[in-house]
Amino acid sequence: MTGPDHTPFPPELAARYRAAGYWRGQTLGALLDVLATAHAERTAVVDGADTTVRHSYADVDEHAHRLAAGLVELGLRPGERVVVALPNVPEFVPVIFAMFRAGVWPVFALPAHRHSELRHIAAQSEAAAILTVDTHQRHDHAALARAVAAEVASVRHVIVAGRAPDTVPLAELSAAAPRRLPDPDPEGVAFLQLSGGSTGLPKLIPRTHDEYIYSVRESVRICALRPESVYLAALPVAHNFPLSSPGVLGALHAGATTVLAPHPDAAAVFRLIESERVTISGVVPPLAAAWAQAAAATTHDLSSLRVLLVGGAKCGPELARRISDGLDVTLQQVFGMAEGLVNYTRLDDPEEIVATTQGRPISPDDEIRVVDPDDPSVSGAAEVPDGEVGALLTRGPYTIHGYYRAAEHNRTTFTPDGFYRTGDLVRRYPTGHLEVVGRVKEQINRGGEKVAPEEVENHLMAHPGVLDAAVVGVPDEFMGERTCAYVVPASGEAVPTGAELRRYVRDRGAASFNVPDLIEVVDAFPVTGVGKTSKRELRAALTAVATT
Ligand code: AMP
Ligand code: DBH
Repeated sequence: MTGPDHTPFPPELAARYRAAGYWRGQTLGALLDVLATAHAERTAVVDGADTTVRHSYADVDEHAHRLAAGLVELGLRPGERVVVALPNVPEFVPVIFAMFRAGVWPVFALPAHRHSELRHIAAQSEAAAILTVDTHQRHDHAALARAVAAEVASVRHVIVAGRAPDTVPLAELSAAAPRRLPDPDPEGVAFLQLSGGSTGLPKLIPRTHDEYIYSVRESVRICALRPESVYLAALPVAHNFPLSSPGVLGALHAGATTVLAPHPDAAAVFRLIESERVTISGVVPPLAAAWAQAAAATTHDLSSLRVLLVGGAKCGPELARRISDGLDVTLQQVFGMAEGLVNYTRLDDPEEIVATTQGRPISPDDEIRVVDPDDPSVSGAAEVPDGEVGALLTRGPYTIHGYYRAAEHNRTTFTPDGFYRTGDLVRRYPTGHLEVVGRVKEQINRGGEKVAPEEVENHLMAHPGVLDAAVVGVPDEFMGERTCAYVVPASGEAVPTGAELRRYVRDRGAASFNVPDLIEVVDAFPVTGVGKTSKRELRAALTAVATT
């Protein structure tokens, strides 16, 4: 894919966002300087795997300065990309701030990514390095990174927190003497975030310092984070939600403490909530449901937990009530996207609104259009009245105007006047709150993990016994959706079994969320008028089976 690394905001919009005070000309690195002065001795980060490991704001700042120098000495230059594939370890914070200071762009991979995804991300970003851990939860991340590095020509280094052969130890880079580095352009790219991807593998999302800081600063206000707050990061921290809504960056911005949970299950997390007096956390709906259920039988004291953000996938009214009652917390629904726009229910919203909507935008300058999804006009179709379902388009002070090097895709994903087509189907209410009802695009949301059907189909189609594959989401009480792959066997070959195909996809190096949950072998797919596979009909067939 080709195209510009970054599509800047149109000048008149940029001028408006500066004039409104949203963009303040500050980089993330410079922000940490300010925070380290204001909160020097306060605890910034606690390692949930070993709570004796605690880093103050001054420690994090110092480490990030050293590491920035170490990255420069390794030969990394401003604007080069480094794939960061870290689980919830305390090194994450100084690592990303070192990159912000050195002007190197972190590319946020997830710890669940395996060979197939990591190779794509490294190749797509033309990464100069991959930064990961040695092992985590019995997986050898260093070996994976080395294997990817061997296949992607641009990758010069594998940097590892811990110890592993043929890699650069992070500790070695951290030993560099801090040096004064030129502060990057605040309106330039700070990092590349990943989209869940609707038409294949994840796309890369360039976010800038100024606009991202704005979204974090406002998230802090909306979620009422204060220096006394303790934020528990239960989801993988590189994801946009636990990173910025209000997330680790919000907690830092507030001078608060972040506790990094190595694993999100209720037993481990409840122990941390009790011992660290956690006040706020953010989770996807299935996890919230599991926590609410486990809370009924726990002996841990969860009384410090006051706010739980739930988002990433739809949280319906029944679950919303179970969460607030079961955990005795104020629920905040959050509907966001790595591309920008984030909506929150407010802490003082009526219960009914919190239970039935996914919140309203952060900014008065988040422009929302809810349009007829069947109207194909390029410049954006007619808006539908409040209360009616339509496709969500948005433009605003922290929403991108283009993906990284994806000119062709950008032409259809953004309107000519710069609105991002989110692909979500929503209802807007007169209060400005949005209810998410589904999506235009076909991405499957497996409990917050976004599965691109095309990618899974591609894995299946590689099997010699498969003639055609179509992957759809099937409603699931626990996960929201699970993946079901319909497969047409190739004639003349032995018909593969579901178990065989699942193993096959896994052996190809796909992440576990990309291995289909269900596989149905069929003779042929239903087709649309022009002969395309009708996923709508496949989905309808599954729903019919599920409800009979
Ligand atoms: P991503 O591309 O991974 O950043 O995922 C963003 C998408 O996740 C949104 O466009 C929505 O489809 C979905 N999403 C995020 N939060 C919610 C929510 N609270 N309710 C429903 N869908 C959500
Ligand atoms: O799903 C998401 O991408 C998401 C959910 C909640 C997000 O990016 C966010 C909040 O910032």
